[in-house]
Amino acid sequence: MLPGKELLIQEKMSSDFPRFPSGFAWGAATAAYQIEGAAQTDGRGESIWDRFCRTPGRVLDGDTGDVACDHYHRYRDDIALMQSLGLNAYRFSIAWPRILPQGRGAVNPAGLDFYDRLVDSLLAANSTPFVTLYHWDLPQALQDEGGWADRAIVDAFAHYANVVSRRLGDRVHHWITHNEPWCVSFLGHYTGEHAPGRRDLRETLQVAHNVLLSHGAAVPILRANARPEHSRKGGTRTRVGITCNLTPGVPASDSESDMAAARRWDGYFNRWFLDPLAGRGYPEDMLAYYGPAVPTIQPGDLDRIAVPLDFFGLNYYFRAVVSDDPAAPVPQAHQHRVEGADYTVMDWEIYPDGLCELLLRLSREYRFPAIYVTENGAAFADGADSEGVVHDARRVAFLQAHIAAVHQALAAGTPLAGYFVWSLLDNFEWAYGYAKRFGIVYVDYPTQRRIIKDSGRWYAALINAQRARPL
Ligand code: IFM
Repeated sequence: MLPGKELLIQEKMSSDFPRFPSGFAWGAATAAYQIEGAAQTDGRGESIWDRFCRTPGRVLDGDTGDVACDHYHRYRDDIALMQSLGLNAYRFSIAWPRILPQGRGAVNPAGLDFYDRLVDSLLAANSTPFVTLYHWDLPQALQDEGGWADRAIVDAFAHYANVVSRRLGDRVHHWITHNEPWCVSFLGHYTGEHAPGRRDLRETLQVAHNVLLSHGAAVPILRANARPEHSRKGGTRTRVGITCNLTPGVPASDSESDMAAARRWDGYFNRWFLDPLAGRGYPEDMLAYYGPAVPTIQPGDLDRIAVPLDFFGLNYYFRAVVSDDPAAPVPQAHQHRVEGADYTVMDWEIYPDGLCELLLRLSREYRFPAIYVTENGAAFADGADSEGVVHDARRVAFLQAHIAAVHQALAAGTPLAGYFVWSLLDNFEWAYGYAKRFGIVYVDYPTQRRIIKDSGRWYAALINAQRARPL
């Protein structure tokens, strides 16, 4: 497949990019339920998403993750694809129900074996594995006992973290405990758009608290299970972090009430998670706002949550321009469309400056020692042309602008260590099923054929150009 003229121009643009540090991680991210498929294979247990997908009306077109991208069987080819793109890092998640089909108790050796093979294949391809322990596929058996709303889940998660890191801790040196606690709590338990589809504010806040507590419980376990051989060779020491999706709130006007709404939005989306992780406890204004819905917090909990992090993972997609809306549900803020702005097919505003602003805030206000952009990307209505080529110029422009914003933050002194595009492959986009394509690689689901999109080629050219110019 020869690149067209347009693509040559794009490749030229990627070689004009400013220089990133030599040890910078250039990666792509995925999640188990969104790509693996093989939902009933080799002893995997049921997850809350298997159940949710089978509940009528929950997922568009009744789509499920049963087959997804069939990555469970095609992971070697997918790694070869990443290698061809020049990625030096890959962020993926472990399916808890593959490891512990009932959530706790008997370990499924075939599940551990799969991730063992995946990690070995990545290392053989010179790709550094970044492993997320929880990207939303809770074993259904644990949900039946109360799920994240029940504090007992903290021990279950710690046990799961122990089982996985005992097996992989000799080769995996970058761990992410959770992906996007806001989604787990608010989409899963307040709006009900995600599994398990609950709608209760107090439960939501208790879930958020238990997720953060489980993070605090897992961090020392992941560190304890890091095998020393690697560091003796002078290699990477094990680093543990958490990934949050942050969405800046911008007031729609300079009225007092809109400014208060933007502050509430920030408390609800960002500070409710950032503050306790950074050792500040829950934000006072939000405790007052949530009133009787605040979670039960036991003595010592806030210290447990505030365990020092090696890095913070930022997932950034869009900002929210909001006005005060007392009739709306929490956080009583109405989201506006910005006139003249560009939107993805998720209806998310394309706003690259937001990424730079957030990175600066994370390093200046929260002082995290290192930051990775663990997800950033866009869904567009991609399709292959008559020659089987996917021209996704809008995604190329999106990546270009956002990676430029990352560089801007880096130049301003933020301790940025890597960037992961969401996503490697088109995949199962939760309640939207397969209707939204985020990949830099197109997946033709009926045949499972992969086609590198123009954005994938552009990203590869950028990475190559960076490698070609040592510091
Ligand atoms: O697909 C999701 C991913 O699972 C978590 N972060 C946002 C992505 C796009 O919606």
